[in-house]
Amino acid sequence: MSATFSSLINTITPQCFTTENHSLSHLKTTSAFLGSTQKIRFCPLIKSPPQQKHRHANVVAVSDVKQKQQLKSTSFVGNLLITKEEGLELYEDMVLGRSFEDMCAQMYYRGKMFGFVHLYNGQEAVSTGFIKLLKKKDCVVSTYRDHVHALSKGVPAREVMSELFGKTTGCVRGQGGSMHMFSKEHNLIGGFAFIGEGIPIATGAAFSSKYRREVLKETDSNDVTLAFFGDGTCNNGQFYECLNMAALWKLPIVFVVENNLWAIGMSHLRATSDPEIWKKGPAFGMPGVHVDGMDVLKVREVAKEAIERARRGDGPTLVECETYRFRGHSLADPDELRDPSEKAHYAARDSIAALKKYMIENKLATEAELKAMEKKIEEVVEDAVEFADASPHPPRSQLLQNVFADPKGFGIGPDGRYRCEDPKFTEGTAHV
Ligand SMILES: Cc1ncc(C[n+]2csc(CCOP(=O)(O)OP(=O)(O)O)c2C)c(N)n1
Ligand SMILES: [Mg+2]
Repeated sequence: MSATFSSLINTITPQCFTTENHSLSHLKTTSAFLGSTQKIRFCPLIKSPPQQKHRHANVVAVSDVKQKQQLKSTSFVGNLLITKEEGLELYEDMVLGRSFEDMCAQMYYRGKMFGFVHLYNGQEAVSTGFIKLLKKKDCVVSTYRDHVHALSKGVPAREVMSELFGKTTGCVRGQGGSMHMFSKEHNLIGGFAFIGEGIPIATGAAFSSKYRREVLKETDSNDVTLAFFGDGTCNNGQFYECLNMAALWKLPIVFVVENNLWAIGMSHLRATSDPEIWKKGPAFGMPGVHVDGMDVLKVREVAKEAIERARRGDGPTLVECETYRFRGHSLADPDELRDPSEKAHYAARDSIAALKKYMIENKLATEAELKAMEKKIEEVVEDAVEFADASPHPPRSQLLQNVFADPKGFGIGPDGRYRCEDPKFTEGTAHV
C-alpha cells in the first residue's frame, strides 16, 4: 500500500526545503497531466535564493504523515483499499450524482428549469471521494456546479430537484436555484455564482471552527471545511489571499481544486503561467498534492489525510484533483471547442465504470448487486422529479425575503408592501 499511496500523490517534502544542496529544480515533481492533448507551456524554474531555503522548514507533506501512519493503519482489508460497505457507499453516491445530473439535463430541455445550469458529469470521484469522509458538522463550500456536492453532503434529492424547479420545497425554498444550493442542516454553506467567491466564505467558516475551539474553549469544535473550486478560479486573487490566511492561522480547511482543464472555453494550459496548481500550496507553507481525480479511491486516500490533518490542528492542504467534465460548461454550451480526442480519453477513464470494475474484480460486489443499486437510484431521481413537479411555486411576496437585512427602502415601499407587488415595479424591464 505504501507504494500505491506515494505514487498517487505529489508533494514537496520538507527535506527539499531544508537540505542545503536542494534547489527547486531538484524537487521530485512527478505529476503529469494525464490526458490533455495540449502541451504544458515551458516554464523555467527559478532557483530559490539561499536565505529563503529554511522558510518552509515546518511544512509537513501529506505523504510523510501518511507514511508514518502506515504501519498502524487499520483501514485496509487485505490489500484492498476499501471495505464492501465503503465501496457500496461510494458507488451509490457517484451513481446518484450522475443520474441526478442526467435527469437535470432532460428537465432543463423540457423547460422545467430556468437560468444557467452547470452539470457535474465526469467529476463525481472528487465530490464522493472527499465529502463522504465528512461528519455532518463539517462544512462544504461549493461553486455554481453544486448539485452533486449538495447530494454527497446529504441534502435529499427531492430538495435539490425542487430547488432547481424553483419550488417552495427546495433547499432554499426556490429562491436560490441551480447555483445557490444551501442547507444549514447539512452545513452546505452554499453554491456561489461568482468564481472564487466561496473561498473567503470557506476560510471564514474554518476560522470560526478554530475560534470556537481555541478561544471559546468549545472542545467538541473540530469541524473541517472543504472549499471546492475550479482551475480557472486559481488565477483569481481571492484564492491567494485565502491560502495565505489559512496557512498563517493554521485553519482547518482543505482547498480542493477540481481541475477539469477548462474554464468555459479557455484551456487551463493556455491561461495559467504554471499550470501545476498543487505547487502553490508549498509556496504558502502548506502541502500541495496532485491526485488523479478520475479515481475515487485515490482521491479518497488523499482526502482522508488532508481532512485528518485539518482536524488534528495541523492546518490546511491544497489538493489538485485532475478531472474532466463530460458535458459543456453549462446546459447552454454546445461544447464545440474541446478536442474530441481529449473528450474520448477522459470518457474512457470514467470513474464510475472504474469503481464498478474494481468492486466486481475484487469480489466486493456482484454485477447484480450494483445493477439493483442503480435501479434504486433511478427511482430516487424519478421520485425527486415528481415531488418537485407537484410542489407549489413560492408566492411573489417571497421574492425579497432574506435578500436584504432590512428591506425597507430596497424592496419594501413606503406603504409597507413589497415593491415587486406593484405592477409598475417591473414595468419596462424584464417580463416577470
Ligand atoms: C468573478 C467572476 N468572473 C467571471 C465569471 C464568469 N465565469 C463563469 S464560470 C467561469 C469559468 C470558471 O472555470 P473553473 O474555475 O475552471 O470552473 P469550472 O467551470 O471548470 O468548474 C467564468 C470565468 C464569474 N462567474 N465570476
Ligand atoms: Mg475548470
